[in-house]
Amino acid sequence: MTNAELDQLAINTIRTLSIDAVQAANSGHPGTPMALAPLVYTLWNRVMRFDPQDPIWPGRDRFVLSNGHASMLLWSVLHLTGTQAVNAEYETLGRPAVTLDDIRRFRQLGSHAPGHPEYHLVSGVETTSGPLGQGIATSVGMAIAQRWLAARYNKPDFSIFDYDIFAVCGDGCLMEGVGSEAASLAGHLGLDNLCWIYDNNHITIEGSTRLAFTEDVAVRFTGYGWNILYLSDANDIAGIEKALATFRDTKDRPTLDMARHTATILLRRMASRSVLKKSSSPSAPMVGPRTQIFWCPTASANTSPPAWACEALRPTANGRICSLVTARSIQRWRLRSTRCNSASFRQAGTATCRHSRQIRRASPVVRLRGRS
Ligand SMILES: Cc1ncc(C[n+]2csc(CCOP(=O)(O)OP(=O)(O)O)c2C)c(N)n1
Repeated sequence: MTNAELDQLAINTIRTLSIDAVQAANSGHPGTPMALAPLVYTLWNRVMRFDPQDPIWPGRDRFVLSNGHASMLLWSVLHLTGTQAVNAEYETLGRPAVTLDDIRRFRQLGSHAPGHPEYHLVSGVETTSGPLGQGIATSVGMAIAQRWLAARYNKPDFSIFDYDIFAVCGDGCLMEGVGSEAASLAGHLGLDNLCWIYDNNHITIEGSTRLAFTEDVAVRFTGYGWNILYLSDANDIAGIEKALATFRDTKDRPTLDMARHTATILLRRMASRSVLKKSSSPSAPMVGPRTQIFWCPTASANTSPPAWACEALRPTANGRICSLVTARSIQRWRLRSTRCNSASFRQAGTATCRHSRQIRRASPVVRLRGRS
């Protein structure tokens, strides 16, 4: 499997977990996780400094999902990275923060995959979000806190706190006044450790943004003193990585990354609609010929080593992150024919169908890159 195929498999796994969970719960928002899967995958896999084994390491980059209704994005990523659970006293509990069973019980009482991100309930969630605008506003406070810690504890040749804050938001967040006020302050303070990624998809629950939100967001944020980046295709992993590298090179101002994704008509419809009403078959899969819902590489862990491995990023002696984790181990799994309905596969017993290729070869590895 090539790196590109591995990336695509990981992204598709985030997507299918998200839509299966929403469908099983008969509640939630499937479209946004589908559309933003490449973005969040790239962020977590290639950009952020985050150790899933130690999700409370003080030097970690912070991730805020301000459009909290897309929480399945977060649960998928936390599950696939094997992020470990810690309790409210910040003690490691020796279990994953989000299991596949939690995802199967998305939005149910007691599940660690609630409808919106909840701080302290699920490790890896940096702040509770859901009320639109709240997450991005909180991210400004986090950026100020980082500045304070850096001013208090960093030494000229010994930088301990140099982390960044990434917040993902949608049209709804940018409509809210609280987000505007916080953005103004962030621009005034020149918080270059803050990056908002705006899902500029021109659609909200009630339909097109033409109905209620036609302001020029870029011009507004330019007025606040932000750096504006345009990402023309939110499916372009290399483009996303480049944009986020530009953010890290930008000094003295926060960054707004306007991500325009080329959503299909189906995606746009799904994005505009939350699943709120009972359907006749709530747990039926929403997409085509897939043979197994809630499938992901880790679901096969009983027959193989954990599919998603991640070597930790650790501070070096001088307190900075310098490791580049590129470990890539491909486990070749035996495909059980029961997993695939493809006649060609069953007859030939070889990996001739696209399902079998995915199941047999996949072993995505989370690669985390830090700045040197
Ligand atoms: C303050 C607030 N008002 C209303 C809602 C209900 N709500 C949840 S999602 C949503 C639409 C958000 O639109 P957008 O940010 O464009 O997200 P997308 O439709 O692209 O997923 C609304 C109005 C909310 N969560 N918070």
